[in-house]
Amino acid sequence: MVRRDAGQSAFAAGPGIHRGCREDGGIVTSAYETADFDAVVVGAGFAGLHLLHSFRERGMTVQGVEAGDGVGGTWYWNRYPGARCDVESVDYSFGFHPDLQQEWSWTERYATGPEIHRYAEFVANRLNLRDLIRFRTRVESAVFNEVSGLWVVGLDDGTEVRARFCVMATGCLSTTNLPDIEGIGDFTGDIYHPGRWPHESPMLQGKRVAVIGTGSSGIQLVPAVAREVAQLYVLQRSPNYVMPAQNGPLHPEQLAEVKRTYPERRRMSRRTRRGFPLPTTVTNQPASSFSAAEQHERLEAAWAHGGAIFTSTFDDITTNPDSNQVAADFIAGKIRGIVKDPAVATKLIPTDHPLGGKRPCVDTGYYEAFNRPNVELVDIRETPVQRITSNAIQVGERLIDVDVIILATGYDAITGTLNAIDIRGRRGVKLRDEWCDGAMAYLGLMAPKFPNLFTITGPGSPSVLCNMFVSIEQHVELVFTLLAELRQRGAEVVEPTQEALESWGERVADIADSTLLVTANSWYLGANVPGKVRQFMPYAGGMASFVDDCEALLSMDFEGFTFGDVASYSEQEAAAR
Ligand code: N01
Repeated sequence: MVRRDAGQSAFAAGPGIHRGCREDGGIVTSAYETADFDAVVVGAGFAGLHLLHSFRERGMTVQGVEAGDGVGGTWYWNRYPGARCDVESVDYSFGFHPDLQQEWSWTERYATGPEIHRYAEFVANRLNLRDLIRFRTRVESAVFNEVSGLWVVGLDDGTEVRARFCVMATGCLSTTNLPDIEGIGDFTGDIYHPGRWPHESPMLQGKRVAVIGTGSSGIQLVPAVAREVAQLYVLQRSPNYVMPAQNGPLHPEQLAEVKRTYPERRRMSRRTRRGFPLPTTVTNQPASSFSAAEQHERLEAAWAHGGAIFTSTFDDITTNPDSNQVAADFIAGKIRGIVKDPAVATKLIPTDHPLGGKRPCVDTGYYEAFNRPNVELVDIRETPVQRITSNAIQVGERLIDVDVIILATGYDAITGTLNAIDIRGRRGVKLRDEWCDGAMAYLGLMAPKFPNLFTITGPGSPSVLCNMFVSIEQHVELVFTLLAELRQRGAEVVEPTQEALESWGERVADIADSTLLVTANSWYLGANVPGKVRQFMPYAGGMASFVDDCEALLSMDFEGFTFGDVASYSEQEAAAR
């Protein structure tokens, strides 16, 4: 049964709407005959919020669908102690709406999870978006109907929504990766994943807690939890490179200056590799152009500045093994300087991947936490976890008694959530089948055989390698550029060609292969999920280069995209028979 909600398209419902142009000269409307909405947006994180606003601004009807009961996406789910952004707050925010950036004031250089979640709520309220969203509803399927040209989106309450455009704003890190450890189901204490942290934060005071996993989530959790608990065991399989945030309050005069210069700041952000303005500690020279003393001086300045931008201190850190080693050795020296027990310090120094090969972590007090008497590093690479019992984790022969286990074991990144939805395009082709040997979307946004379906920050876009806000905004703009072109051409559907997808995939792979990023067993490559195809998913050329690529292709008469009519699918079908 199809339930028609408030906000239904005037075009969908109105009598006499048949094939042809809308009265306002808008999009050809054959597909509207049975549509509930012009567009469905899946997910009410930041991408979803931006999309909902943008569709409505253009006079289109839109239905948002969100599994949670609030907005914020990642920041709705990740309520674990210590959660913060690792891009500076003033840049980790929307630039598309001048009022939003003037009205909101960040309090810290790197905002806490709760503050970012409040920002999401502010955006939703300020732009009046909540009424457009069906909360507590999960999308289970999205099937393209070649006759009507509509996406039929199946929801977990048994209803369907039909819309001409379907936009997946499902986030890159939303499907948790849970380890398959023998006996885990027998554990009688509490088990948490940071990405599904209870909204009523659990009381950890006085408890014995184990954190499994030392990626960004584990590294943020450890110092925050260490302060509360009786005993904390950090079960580390691979050490990571951790750079200090050098966090602190944002002073009113700093904020005022940022607000005054926001338009230029946002513009500059798209012209950088990482999607935010570069500090002066970043050079565009290789490490070899400096003496050893100068290198050290520059790395020291970058360390003092704080943040993952440390990995751009020299322009070849992620491409040249020698430069990478210089920066990695510097961090090793810092770890030895902070961590008092030399044996623990040695275990915390990464040896299995280059700096930047895995996502660099930004912390506040991670290494310092190992100087606390109630924190123990357990090297589970040396002595693996055997099993979990009702009240302990067995590591080798040792039983570690714990009350709580935190599985900071990451995510089935970028494709996990998309593959969990039964997405079917033309001729019933499943997206997850198309991606079974490697996932790629043209410009990270569209796949052949899936007309009018968009994947915001999908595989083949800079996404997680950049400031997510910039990645999202650029992709949302790209969606509406394509829709404007569709309207301009009087066409009904847009999709990329197979040739364009393949050549884009080659470009993405070539760029990744020219870096050291492909040499680490990272989630960028899907290496963290058993059975997942090993393929570098993000576009590693940086935001500025991606923007240039997109603009160049669009300026060549939308190279790689085909615009057409739904009727042509029936003709192709007939020809194929
Ligand atoms: O996940 P991860 P995360 N047994 O995959 C270990 C973003 N983020 O949630 O390296 C034992 O990075 C695994 O070990 P190994 C950010 O983009 C941002 O921490 O595979 N251990 C690793 O140590 C980040 O990169 C912020 O050997 C197991 C850890 O678990 C991304 O989210 C904050 C295991 C997983 O690390 C993911 O970060 C938080 C097993 N079976 C997250 N399986 C910000 O600061 C996995 N591990 C904004």
